[in-house]
Amino acid sequence: MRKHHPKIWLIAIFLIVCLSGCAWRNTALNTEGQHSTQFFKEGRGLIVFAGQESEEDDYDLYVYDFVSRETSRLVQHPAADISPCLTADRSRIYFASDREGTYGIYQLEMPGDVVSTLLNSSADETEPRISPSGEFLAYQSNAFGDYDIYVFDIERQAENRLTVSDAQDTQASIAPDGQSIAFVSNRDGDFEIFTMDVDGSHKQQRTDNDRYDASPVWAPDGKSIIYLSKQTQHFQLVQFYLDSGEEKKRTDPALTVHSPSFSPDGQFLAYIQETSHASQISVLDLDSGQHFLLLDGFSKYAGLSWVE
Ligand SMILES: [Ca+2]
Ligand SMILES: [Ca+2]
Ligand SMILES: [Ca+2]
Repeated sequence: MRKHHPKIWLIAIFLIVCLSGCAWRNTALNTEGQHSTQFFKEGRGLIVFAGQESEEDDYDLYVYDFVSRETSRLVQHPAADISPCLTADRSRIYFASDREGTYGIYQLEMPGDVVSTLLNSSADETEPRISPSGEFLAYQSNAFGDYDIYVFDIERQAENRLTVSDAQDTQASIAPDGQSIAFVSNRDGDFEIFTMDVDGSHKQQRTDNDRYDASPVWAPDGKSIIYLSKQTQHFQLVQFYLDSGEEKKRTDPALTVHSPSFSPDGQFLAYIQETSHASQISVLDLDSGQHFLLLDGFSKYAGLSWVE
């Protein structure tokens, strides 16, 4: 039986860092606002993101093109349009929106502006992630009260529930081979990173600490996962190597960051940084450890997806 559930967890997950930023110290990245000439010469595909241009705006969807260096709006609607992901062939964008009352998953055919409903029950379906093949989505739904992870076969229009727990299971990320899913769960009492096979079998807890761990993203080589960990009062990026269990901190603990997304070649990581007065999209060169400012000027950025 489905029961109505407040959007507390959705709001907590989506806004936890965005709204708290005002209480945190403003620490600028060591970029001095300079773009890396070399980085932009090569061209790096597209980044789709959700954003509020000003505080009065609702969230809409945008795309940044590394070749033209221009940002264009893709979706404009009075509802909250969030968590976009783009298929590898750039033909479709999937995103979450509450335009029909509860959050559901929507599809935008590219190029164009025609949005259609992919799935929308009376529960909230959010945080869609498209598989590398474009054949299925992973997402979260609170259809049974708390959030669980589901996959949705796009051709068959069939959903499969992968987690059945009284905990909050959220923020799925599909491995590059399409065979595994990383997710976040508080089933051991606080939020940890887990992995499982794409059919929901072989669940494995990957972090075990008293910190808030969130937002896992799989590296394109499949060997590591970068996730957010609230190490101090701020979330920072941690790279976790699946074979060895080694962890490497990737951002300054004084920074407040969220929404990590790898470049398709795995050399870079885009993320959103919050300061007391601004939100910006930055890029980390994983080899050199250098951070570059990519986009600023919006009131808020939320949710990234980077494709070739
Ligand atoms: Ca909107
Ligand atoms: Ca819904
Ligand atoms: Ca934890």
